[in-house]
Amino acid sequence: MSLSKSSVQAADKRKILVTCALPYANGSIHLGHLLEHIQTDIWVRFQRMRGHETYFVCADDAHGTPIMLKSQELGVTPEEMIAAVREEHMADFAGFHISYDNYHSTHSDENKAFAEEIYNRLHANGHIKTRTISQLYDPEKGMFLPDRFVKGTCPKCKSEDQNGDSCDNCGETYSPTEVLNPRSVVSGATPVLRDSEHYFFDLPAFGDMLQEWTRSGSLQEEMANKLAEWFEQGLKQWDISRDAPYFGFEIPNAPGKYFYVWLDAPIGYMGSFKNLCDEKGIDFDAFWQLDSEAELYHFIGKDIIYFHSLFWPAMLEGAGYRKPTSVYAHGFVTVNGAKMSKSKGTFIKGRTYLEHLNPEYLRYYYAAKLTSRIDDLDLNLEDFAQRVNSDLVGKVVNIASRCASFITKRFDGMLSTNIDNQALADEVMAAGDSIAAHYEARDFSRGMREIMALADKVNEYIAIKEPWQLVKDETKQQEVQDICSLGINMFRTLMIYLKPVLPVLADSTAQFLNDELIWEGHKTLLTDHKINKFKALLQRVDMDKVNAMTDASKDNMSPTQAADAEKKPAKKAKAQKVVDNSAALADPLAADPISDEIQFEDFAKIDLRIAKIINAEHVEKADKLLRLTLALDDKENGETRQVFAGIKSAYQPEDLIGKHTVMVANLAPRKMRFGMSEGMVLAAGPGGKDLWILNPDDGAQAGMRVK
Ligand code: NOT
Ligand code: ZN
Repeated sequence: MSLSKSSVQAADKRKILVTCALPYANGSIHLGHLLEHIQTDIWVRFQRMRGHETYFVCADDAHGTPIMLKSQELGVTPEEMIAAVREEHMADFAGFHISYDNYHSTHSDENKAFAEEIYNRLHANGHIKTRTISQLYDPEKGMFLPDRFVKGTCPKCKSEDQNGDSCDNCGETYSPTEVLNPRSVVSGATPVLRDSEHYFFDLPAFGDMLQEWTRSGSLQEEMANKLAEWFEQGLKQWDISRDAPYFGFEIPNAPGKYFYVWLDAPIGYMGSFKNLCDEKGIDFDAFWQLDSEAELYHFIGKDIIYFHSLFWPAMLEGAGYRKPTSVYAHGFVTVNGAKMSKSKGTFIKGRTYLEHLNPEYLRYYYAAKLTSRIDDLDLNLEDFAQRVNSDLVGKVVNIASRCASFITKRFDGMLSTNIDNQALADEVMAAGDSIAAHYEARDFSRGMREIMALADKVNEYIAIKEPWQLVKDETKQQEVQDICSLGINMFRTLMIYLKPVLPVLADSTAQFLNDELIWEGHKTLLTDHKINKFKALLQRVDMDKVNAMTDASKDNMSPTQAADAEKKPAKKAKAQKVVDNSAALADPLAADPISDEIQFEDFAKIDLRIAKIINAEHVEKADKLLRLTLALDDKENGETRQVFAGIKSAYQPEDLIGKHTVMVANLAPRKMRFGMSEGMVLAAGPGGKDLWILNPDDGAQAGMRVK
C-alpha cells in the first residue's frame, strides 16, 4: 500500500542546498532567530518529503571584534568561547527540531581554505584594491575601533553618550570621526586618528551582473525594489580587511591584516557544506560549480539583504562559482505588538521557551503566520495559545480523539474497507497539490489555512453523523466503523500535510496509525488496516506556562544594573534597537553573554556586608537613582562607600537614612555620569514601587559579614 520515496520521478528530483543565516557565536538563540530557522526547516522538511535531494546547513559566525573582546571579558580564548556557544546553539536548535544536516563554524579549516581561495581568485582577477584610510584608534588598548566601539557627543544635536555611527536622540547618522569628545568603549581612552592600508573588494565592477541577476532570479518583489534603490545610489567598494588584533583569518600575503568577519561569513555556507560532503561523500562541486544545476537558497533576515544580494553573488561570480538561486528574506519578530523587551519579559531565549512550552506550538504558530513576504511577524502570546489550542488541539487532533476509541474498542483496531463519504475523502486528498504549492512558495499561512478549513469539514461531517449516538444501536455498527475509519483517515491525510511543521506530532501519529505518513500517502486511504491504541497526542497550551516563561525572561535588573542603564543610556537604547532586529542580529555587540552560571568559588568572592545608610539623596537628572552613603562598620567616621542604586521608584531618601541594608562591598568601583559608584546594594521585588532593599532589622549587628 505505501508508496516509497522513489515514486518521485528521477527527472523531477531536484538537488537543493539550503542555508540559514549564521548566528553570532557570542549570544543566545532567541525567538527572533527561531523564526528563520523554523521557517527554513519547514521548507526543507517539505522538500525532503517530496523526495528531493535536499541539504540544510548552518554554522556559527565566529569571527570579529565583538567576539574577540567578549572572550577577553570572560577570560577565555575565543576558541573556547565559540566552542561552548556552538554547543549551546546546536542544543537549542535541536530542541526546536531544526533538522540541519550539518552545523559547523566559520572558524574551521574548510572555511579558511575557501576564504583564501576566493580571495586569491578575486585578487588574481583584479577585484581587490588597496588604499590607506584613516580611522579611530584606541591608543590604550592598541586597536582600531569599529564604529560601534566609539561613543561621544552627537555632532548635530549635541546629545551626549551617543554611538559612533548614529544618534539615538536625533537619528542622525555620521562617521565616528565626526563625533565630538569621542571615547573608546573598550578602554575609555580618547581615540586618535591613525592611518592604515585597507583591502577593498571592487563591488562596482559587478554592477551589471548584479542587475541582471536581480532581474533573472526569483527574488522577492520587495527585495528587488530594495536592490533597485541601491543600484540607483551607486555601488561602493567594500572594505574587507581589518588590522590585528582581530579574531579571524589572516589575509594571504598581507601580514597583520585579517578578513573582515562579513567576508568569511557567507563563505561559511560553503565551509559547512564541504564539511558535510567530506563526511557523507556528497559531490560538493555539483552544488557550487559555475554551471551547477543544483538549487541554492539562503534564508535570511531583512537586515542582511545587502550582504547576500550584492556582496555575496559578486564574490561568487568574481571567484568563478555559481550564484544563489534565490535569497529569501523574512521580517522581524515582535512580541505582543512591540519590540522584544527584556523588562517586559518578551525577549525570550529559545532555551527559556523550551523549559516551559512544547516547541511544536511555536513551529505551528510561526507557520500559521508566515508568508513569502518580508513583513514583520507578531507573536501575540494570547493569540498564540488560542490559535494552537483551537487549530491543533480543537480541530486536527480532535478528529482522532473523536474516532479512535470506537475503532479500538469495538472493531479491534481495524479500519473499515468501506469509504463512507468518498466526496469528502476526495476533497481532502485532492488538496495535496495546492498545499504543496503553498509550501513551495513559502506561503505557509495559506497552507495552514487550507489544512484547517479541511479539518473543519471533517469535524462537521463527524458532528452530523454522530457516531456516539449510532453506536448505541446494534444494527448501526458497520456505519460507526465506516464513519470513524474515514475520520481517522482524514486525520492521517491532514497530518501528512502538517508533517513538515509538526515532525514530532507526525511521528506519534505514525506510530498510532502504523503508517509512515510519506507525502505521496495523501493520495491513498488506509482500509482494512490495523491501528494502535490512541494516546493523547497533544496537550493544550497552558497560559500559566506562557506567563511563567515571560516571568523567567524578565530582566531582573539589580540596582547596579539599573544604575548602569542610567549611566549608559545610549548603550541601552542600542540594545533595544538590536532587539528590534531580532530575527538576525546584525550587531553582535548587544548580544547576551553565553551563560549566566557561576561557580561556587565565584560566589564566595562576593563580600556581602551589612552596612548602615548614613545618607541618601536624590540625584539630579537621574530617573531611577538615589545616591547612598553607606557606612561599612556602622561607624559614621569609619569607612564609607558611595553607591548609586536604582531604587528611586520605591523609596524616599529620608526614609532610608539610619537603616541597615545588605551591600556588595568588594565590587570594583565604576565611574558613572553622576560620580563613582563604589558598591551595590541588594534589592528584591518585581520593580517599580514594589522594590525592597534587603533590610536587616535595625538591631542587626552592623558590619557583620553575611557570607
Ligand atoms: N552573523 C550574521 C548575523 O547577522 C549572519 C551571517 C550570515 C552569513 O547574525 N553571511 N553572509 N553574508
Ligand atoms: Zn543627535
